[in-house]
Amino acid sequence: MKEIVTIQIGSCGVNLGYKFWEDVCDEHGITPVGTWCGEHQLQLSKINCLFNSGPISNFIPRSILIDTDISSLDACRSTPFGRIFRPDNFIYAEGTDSGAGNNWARGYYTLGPHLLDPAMDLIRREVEACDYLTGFQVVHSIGGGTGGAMSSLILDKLRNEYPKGVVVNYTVTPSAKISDTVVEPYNAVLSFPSLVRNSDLTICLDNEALYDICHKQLRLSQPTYDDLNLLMAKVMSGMSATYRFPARNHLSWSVMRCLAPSPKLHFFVPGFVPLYSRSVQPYVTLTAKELTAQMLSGNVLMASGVGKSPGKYLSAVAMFRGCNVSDLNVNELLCRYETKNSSQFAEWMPYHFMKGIVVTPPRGLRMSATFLANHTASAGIWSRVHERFNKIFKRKAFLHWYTGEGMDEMEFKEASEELMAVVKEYKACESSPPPGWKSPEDNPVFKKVLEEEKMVRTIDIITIEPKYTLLKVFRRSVQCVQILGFDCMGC
Ligand SMILES: Nc1nc2c(ncn2[C@@H]2O[C@H](COP(=O)(O)OP(=O)(O)O)[C@@H](O)[C@H]2O)c(=O)[nH]1
Ligand SMILES: [Mg+2]
Repeated sequence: MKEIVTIQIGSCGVNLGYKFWEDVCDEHGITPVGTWCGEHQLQLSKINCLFNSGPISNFIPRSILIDTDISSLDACRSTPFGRIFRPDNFIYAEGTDSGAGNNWARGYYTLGPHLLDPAMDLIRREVEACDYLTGFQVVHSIGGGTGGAMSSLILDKLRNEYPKGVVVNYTVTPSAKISDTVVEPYNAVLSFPSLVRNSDLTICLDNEALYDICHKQLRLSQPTYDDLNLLMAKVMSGMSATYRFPARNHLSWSVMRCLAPSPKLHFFVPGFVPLYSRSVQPYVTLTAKELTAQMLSGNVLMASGVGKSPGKYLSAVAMFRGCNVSDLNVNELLCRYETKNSSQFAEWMPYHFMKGIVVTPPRGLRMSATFLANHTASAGIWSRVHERFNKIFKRKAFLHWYTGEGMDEMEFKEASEELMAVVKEYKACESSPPPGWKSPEDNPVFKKVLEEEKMVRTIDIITIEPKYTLLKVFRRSVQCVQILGFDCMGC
């Protein structure tokens, strides 16, 4: 069994993670007390990747919830699924009312170190109980004082103790229009160095883009955090689906790691489709074509300013779910898009799309797709945070909050330089590969990915003569029929 350990940090991490657990419990037929009330054995076949088995045939999320103040944890405990979590997996700082109070220095230097040892003890306990650890998913925002600071402390430890474990971060970045406090850019920039060094896939989301999707696509007049968190939870569910259900084309996280052209350039922007308002849904017939069109429209990306920005795709993951999605069809759709829009793709990168297909669709849908784009415009998310950082840092505004907790001004400068170096590297990638980039044919991990046909090869369908195309299509469809017949049993 390949197991994932989830770590939810800070208020946003706890809330968003909760929504994810609610969603996967629904998909696997798990009740709020951890018992199974599902309809099909498929719901149980790979459930241990996220859940531990309890003593009374119950399932317990393999998750650790950490906050510097207890309020978000109490709120989580009082929700319908609150009791499903193991009570001693909740960690908080005792004796403080306001926790880190949006101050990264308090989270990193004052309160964080007291929570780090107990948190790591719990993580070790969870990892030791795993048969074969896949890695960690860390859920947090970086605008506050806990999510970014505590994750920086924990990510350093994870990298040292579990160098082979893949670390996936679901990171809510600050947005200019929707901001809780003026110091969010400080907190985000200070969190950046650890993300660059210790995360393998950082999936960046922001509330502004999520509000936009809720307003424009889902036609919700007053979206709440719950609505935004549900959208992000759908991305998390899509990303873990390949571990949770039988996959026709399994995409492991360690394989997805190959899509970063250099270890630093691992900032992905996600999307989830289908996205239709309740009133429109009954009028839409979902097909892989429809999903692909919506996925690549730029309107569903969950970080503002990326969907319609100039720039180029370096690589992308398209993870489809549904038993009538065929490998052949997906290949062709993605190839067609790429050929028609070749100027949107970095020329030096020979393969852009990695695809995965999981037979079981999400609840209530016949099919869906989760999309992760490593786009050069991802750098825009960080350069905008940096601009806002500079505005306050130039005036040394609010700096005393941080230096008062023992921080040095140099740390701000170093973090800001590190961030700008990555932004520049992304920009340069529009025309040429980053230093140290290995062509897929020379990269042993990537070579294996190519052999397993997980990359969409434009050459398969586009550049060869029509008669050969037909031959290839025929061979593939025979394969697909065989696989379909096998995989669809009971779905
Ligand atoms: N989408 C979403 N964003 C949140 C949620 N809670 C807080 N945020 C955002 O996260 C940032 C503050 O982080 P928060 O998690 O409250 O601080 P922390 O507890 O100190 O890490 C702000 O930009 C908030 O708008 C949530 O439940 N959902
Ligand atoms: Mg908080």
